[in-house]
Amino acid sequence: MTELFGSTRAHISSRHALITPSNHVNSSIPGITGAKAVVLINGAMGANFAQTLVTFASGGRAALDASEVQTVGYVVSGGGTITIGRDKQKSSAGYYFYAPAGQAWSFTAPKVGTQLMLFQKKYVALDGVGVPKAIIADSATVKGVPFLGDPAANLQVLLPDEPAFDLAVNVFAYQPGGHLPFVEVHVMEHGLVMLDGAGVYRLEDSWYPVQTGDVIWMAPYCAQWFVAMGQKPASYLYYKDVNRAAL
Ligand code: UGY
Ligand code: MN
Repeated sequence: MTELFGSTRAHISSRHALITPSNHVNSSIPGITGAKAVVLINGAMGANFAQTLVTFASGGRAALDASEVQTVGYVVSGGGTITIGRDKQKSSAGYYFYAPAGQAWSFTAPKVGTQLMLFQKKYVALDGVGVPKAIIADSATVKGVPFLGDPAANLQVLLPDEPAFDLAVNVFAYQPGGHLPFVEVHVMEHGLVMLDGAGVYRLEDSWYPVQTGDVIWMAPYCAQWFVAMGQKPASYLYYKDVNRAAL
């Protein structure tokens, strides 16, 4: 609409960013073929992880084998075959996987138009703690809990809450009017995609209208708050770094 005249809801600053689907520009990435890949967040932005959206055409595939990098993939829409080592699973929207650092994974035989969101981070090992194992699962089977007791804000934690993991990926679902109970300020960094619905995100001292498909980066200590708006629930998938020493 107003983009015809060169305006956009996108906003990039040194401490937070909002990118909407109409801002996307593809990159070619080794290991990804027959697909459009958009690097939404990475070190060039100031982040300590990467968030990439892959949209598959017929016959497309993604296959990565990065020695230090762990990957979480979440099927936003469509489906395909997830393979990690000897584990193989047909997936549909809501499936996700965790591939530990050094373990090859692939996403093949996608339905045309399948969207796969990737979160990637260099793994930070913990002395005396073994590395996490691969996971392929359906988020529909993950029980949600009311966030800090609020039934209007439901949190699903997709990965085990164990010290071996140095990242977390969660789904947060809000009833219309549901909101974060307070303005969070924390050391953990976030990458986020709106899976459904709409609302307003406060990032530092700015308030942004957001809707399905929008992506947000929050640097460590970025003040943050969200309220869901509209007639239907809003939900987002988000990344954070966890479980490592402060110094
Ligand atoms: O896990 C979190 O820090 C979460 N409550 N943050 C957020 O939703 N912006
Ligand atoms: Mn937070």
